[in-house]
Amino acid sequence: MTTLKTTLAGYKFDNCMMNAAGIRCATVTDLAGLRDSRAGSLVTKSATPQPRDGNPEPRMRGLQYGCINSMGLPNHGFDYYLNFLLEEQKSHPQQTNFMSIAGTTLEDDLSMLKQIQESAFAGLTELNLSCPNVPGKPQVGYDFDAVERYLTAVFAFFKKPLGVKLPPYFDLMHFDQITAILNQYPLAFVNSINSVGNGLMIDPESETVLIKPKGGFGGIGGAYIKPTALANVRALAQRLNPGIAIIGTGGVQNGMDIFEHILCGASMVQVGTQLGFEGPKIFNRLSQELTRIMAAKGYDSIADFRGKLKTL
Ligand code: RRO
Repeated sequence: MTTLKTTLAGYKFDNCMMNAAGIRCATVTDLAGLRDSRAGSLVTKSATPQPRDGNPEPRMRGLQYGCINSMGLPNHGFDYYLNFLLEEQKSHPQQTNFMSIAGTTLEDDLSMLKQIQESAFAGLTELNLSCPNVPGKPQVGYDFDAVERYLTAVFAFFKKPLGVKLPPYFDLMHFDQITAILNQYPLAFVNSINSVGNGLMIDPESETVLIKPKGGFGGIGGAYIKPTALANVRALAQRLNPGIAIIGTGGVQNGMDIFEHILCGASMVQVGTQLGFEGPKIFNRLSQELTRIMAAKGYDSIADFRGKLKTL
C-alpha cells in the first residue's frame, strides 16, 4: 500500500504536500480551504507585527511558465494568524501547522517569536529570511553575518521547533557558507527555496514591465525555478546536519516534480505558483500523480527514495 505520509522534526503528517507561504493563505477563508484539502499541513502568510497593505498593484502576474510577484508582505498581522492557528489546534488537533513570520527588522522578528514562545502554539514556526520585495530591505539570507546574528538572538530564548525559509543560492561556496552557519543551531528544518528574487518580466508588445512595484522587479516562481530549487534542496541535504529536515519548494506543477524534490532530500514539499493557479483541489491531483509514480516504481513510502538521487 502506497503512503504519502511523512515525518518532520518528529511531527507526523498524513501527506507530504502543503502550500508555500504566501499562496492562498492570507485570510481565514483561504486557510480553511487549505485545511479542508488533501494537503498534509498549511503555513500562514508571512506575518508582521501589525497588518500591512503591501506594495501598490498590479503586483503579481502569471505567465505560461510561472509568475512574478512583488506583493510586499501584505498580511493581516501577527495576531490574526496566531489566533487562527490556536483555533485550529482546538478544532483540528490531529493536524500540525506552520506559522510564517517575516519582520522587516530583527526586533520585529524577536518580538513575534517571544509571543509565539509564550503562547499555546504547538506547531512549527518558519522564520522567513528571504522576502525579496520590501523596498529598502535586502534579503537577510544573502547576508551571512546577519543570518548568524539573527539565529544567535533567536535561539537565546526560543525553545519551540523553528525553521528558516531561505533564498536560492547559486554558488557551491555559498552552500558551504550558509550550511556552516545553519549547522550551529538547533533548527528543526530549512525551507528552500523562496522565489528567485528580483527577476524582470516584460510585455514586448507594450514595451512595459508587468508589475508596478520596484520598477517591475519581483520574485520569480513556477516552472522557471525548478532546477534552482532542486539544486538548493540537494546541496543543502548534502551539507546539513541530519537532524535538520528539508522542506522543498519551487517549481512544483505535478507529482513527478514532488518526486524529484523528495529524491533530492525533501521530507515535505510545498506548492506555490501552481496552487495559486489551480486552488487547493490541486492536492488531489498531485496526490494521485505521486501515488501512481511511487506504485509504478515499487516504492511504498517516501522514505524509500528520499535523498537517494544517483549521480553519474
Ligand atoms: O509578500 C511578498 O512580496 C513575498 C514574500 Br514575504 C516572500 O517571502 N516571497 C515572495 O515571493 N513574496
